[in-house]
Amino acid sequence: MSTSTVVTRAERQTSQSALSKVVIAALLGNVLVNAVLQALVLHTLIVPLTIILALTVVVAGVVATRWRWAPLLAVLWCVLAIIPGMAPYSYNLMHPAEIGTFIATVLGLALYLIAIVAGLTATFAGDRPVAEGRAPGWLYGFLVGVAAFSVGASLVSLIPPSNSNAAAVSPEALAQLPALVATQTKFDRTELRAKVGETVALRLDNRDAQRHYFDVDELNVHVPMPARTAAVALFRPTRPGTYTFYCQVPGHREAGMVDTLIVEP
Ligand SMILES: [Cu+2]
Repeated sequence: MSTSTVVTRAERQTSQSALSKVVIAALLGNVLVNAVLQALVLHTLIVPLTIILALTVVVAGVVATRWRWAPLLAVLWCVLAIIPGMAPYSYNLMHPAEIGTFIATVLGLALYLIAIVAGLTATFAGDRPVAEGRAPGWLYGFLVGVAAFSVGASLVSLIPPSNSNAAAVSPEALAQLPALVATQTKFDRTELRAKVGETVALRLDNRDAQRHYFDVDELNVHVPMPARTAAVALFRPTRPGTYTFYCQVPGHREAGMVDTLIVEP
């Protein structure tokens, strides 16, 4: 009599850990993806993201304790962790040409999704699969689906962009243009000057390992500056005034990539 009770409890523990293992793996996988992103792609430490990653490791540790509500805690944590990343995530997903950040974002979100689904299953629907001593069969299908989607989306980002606007300009001509340099997430000039009616041709020299943009909203100028490349901005202001140029990549304007363009009459 008592033997069967013991077996059931042992089975329950084993199987709970099957779903918990998926949650833990997804959480730690997410930490790994973002650590690699910061170290190898961005070459910068994003402090808020790093704090989130550290707490994610802690949550994974709590799940490992097999506390009854730990999977639910993991689900809530994933949702909380995604919210502050909304702006950068949507920016990254809309810019597949930035391969590193795009792939990291797809993988990171896929892993959050896996943690959420596995966590919810462990919390609310865990009983039946628990008795069988393994994760429910559909979970494997779900994992394969998410993996296939991630790989597919990542492949999309590898399609080369149709053209870069600097490709049409010879290196000699490019070298002669006045330059605006972006380095360490800053522009090297706090002020640009232009004359009404005169075409401005700027060499946009990005020395960073990440993409930047040259944006002037009022003049409808939005020029991508691929990493470690020179691009060209061509525009003709028609009204005198003081304008703001900045970089639209999330966080960069706040980091100081915002300066003044003065158009003289
Ligand atoms: Cu930037």
